[in-house]
Amino acid sequence: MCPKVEQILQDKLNGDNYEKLMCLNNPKLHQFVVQAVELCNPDSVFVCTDSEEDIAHIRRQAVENNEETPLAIDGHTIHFDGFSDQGRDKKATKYLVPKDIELGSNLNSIDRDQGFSEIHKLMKGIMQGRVMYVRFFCLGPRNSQFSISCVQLTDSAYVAHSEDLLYRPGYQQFKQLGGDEGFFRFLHSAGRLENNVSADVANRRMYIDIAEDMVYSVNTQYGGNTIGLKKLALRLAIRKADREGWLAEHMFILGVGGPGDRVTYFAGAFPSACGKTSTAMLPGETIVGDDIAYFRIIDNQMRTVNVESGIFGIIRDVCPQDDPLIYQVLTSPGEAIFSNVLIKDGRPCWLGMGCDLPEEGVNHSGKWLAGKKDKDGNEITASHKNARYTIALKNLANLDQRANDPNGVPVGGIIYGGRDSDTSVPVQQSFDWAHGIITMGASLESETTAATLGAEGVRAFNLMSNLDFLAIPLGRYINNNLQFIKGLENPPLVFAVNYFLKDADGEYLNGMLDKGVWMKWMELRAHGDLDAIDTPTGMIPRYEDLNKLFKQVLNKPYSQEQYVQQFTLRVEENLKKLARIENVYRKDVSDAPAILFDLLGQQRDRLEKLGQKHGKYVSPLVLQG
Ligand code: SPV
Ligand code: MN
Repeated sequence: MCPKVEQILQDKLNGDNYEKLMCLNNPKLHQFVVQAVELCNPDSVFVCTDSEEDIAHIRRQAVENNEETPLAIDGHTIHFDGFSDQGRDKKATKYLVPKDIELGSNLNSIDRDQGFSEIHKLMKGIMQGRVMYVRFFCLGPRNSQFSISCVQLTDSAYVAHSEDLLYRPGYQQFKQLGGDEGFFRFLHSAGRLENNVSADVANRRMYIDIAEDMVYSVNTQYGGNTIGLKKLALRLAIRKADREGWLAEHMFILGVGGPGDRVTYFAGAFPSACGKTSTAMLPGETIVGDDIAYFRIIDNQMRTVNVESGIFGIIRDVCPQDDPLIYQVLTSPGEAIFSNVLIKDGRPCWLGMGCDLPEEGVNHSGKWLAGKKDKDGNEITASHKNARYTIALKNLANLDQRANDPNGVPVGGIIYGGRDSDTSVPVQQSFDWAHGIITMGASLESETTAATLGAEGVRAFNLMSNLDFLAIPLGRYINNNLQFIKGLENPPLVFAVNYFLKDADGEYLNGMLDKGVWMKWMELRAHGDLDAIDTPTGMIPRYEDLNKLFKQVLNKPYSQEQYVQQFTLRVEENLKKLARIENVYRKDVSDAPAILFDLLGQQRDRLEKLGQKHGKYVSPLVLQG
């Protein structure tokens, strides 16, 4: 190591921190820490190993720094993000693109040199007076072909603590890396603080250096912008997967019980705040993961792992009736970080928790009284709509036994779902892989939610629920998905679900737990145990099968009238959706594959033919023949 680097490290790394870093014999890592120290100028550096002692230190620091406050239940803390820092900021998240790389106009990017100079200016001396925490993690199970080592530098103990709940420890793995340079790097600073929240959010930036597998995040605290290993790493992983021939997806993984002790694994892509975590936590089934999955072909099987080991979940509407398992965890002792909920007498309260909320308390706006308005005159809700909880999966009784299997779990089915009030039926199966990838995954639309900053409830195209995180041209990404199962004898089935279908009066047609029935139907389909009805958009369940499953899963009657209402094919709405999707690909995606237009065209022909014969709304009983 050059003497200057050594000198900088010795100055800033007191006690055993220098030793802990030097134990990892990796010049690229040392260089990264030195460059961050030079740029951000922290007072000191704390190197966190995988030891209980170091992790407990981070947890304590988060409280001592006032980033978290303990709540009444043992192990629970509350963290607040600033009033305007409550979701992922898509506009300020950009790829730093070298001159010789073309990402396409759909991806938010900035010239690499220009981005660098901007971010360097913003981060210059930004950690003065603070500690820089160095943390090591592993994306995916350890010691596996899925593993990716990561190092996070941050001046936020809240970010470092959250990552401890959400990711597998990686210090030991870094030891085994030796001098290997293939790890992801993240540098974050919350920036100048006022009342413990980022004060310069107008200068919030998340810049992704695709040439260096590195991400900068500054002037923000919200987890989706700061927890490097989450969506920022997903963007890097999508590029790595593209280079190496695997897939990185915005998907949960769930084990679904079938007859006897059969368990079939499903991976599902839903945009944020569309029931993804609730599906992964379905009562009676087992969770592998709720947000990000990697896929590889191993021994002629498509297999998947959860990239994470915890949940950063939306708390809104978590109530005993719809999400009994999550509710139980959030009201029992154990380590949990709540963010942006209402606190009253040391207890967290949130929208839709199933009981009346207090009229006053403290929330992300400070002291709160019912009816409080923001500066634009809009009412401030008791808890933010994107308020969250952070927990480790290891504390859950429903954690799947194979959740940490280095070879992952075999995939029986892929599911695409969105927030769609008027078009798709509650569940359907595609005719084959390509039909599913194109007409379900690549045609996914969803109404926007509070998970990202900006307007809510606007129908938006969201390719495989991964659009926000794509780091390669869209057509290329679709092709990678199409090609992925080439040569597999039994590729997974592909399904689409819609939990949000409404009737003409705007009432939801399904209960939130009905998804348990759809999952069982998909499980039986994956093994060829049930027949289905062909429609122009896919295969749908038969009434008699659902009737049995509603009784078996939910002990609920299910009338033929309900079935007809839910599964009536809305021909016109489906045709309109096809037109919208085609338009997106023709206008905005220069590398869309030809098969996409072929399959959308065929679907349009089938729908038009059916419409001519049976009208705009076709009952499943008619389709059954
Ligand atoms: C999502 O918004 O999809 C999340 C939370 O899972 S975030 O970390 O903000 O991405
Ligand atoms: Mn997500």
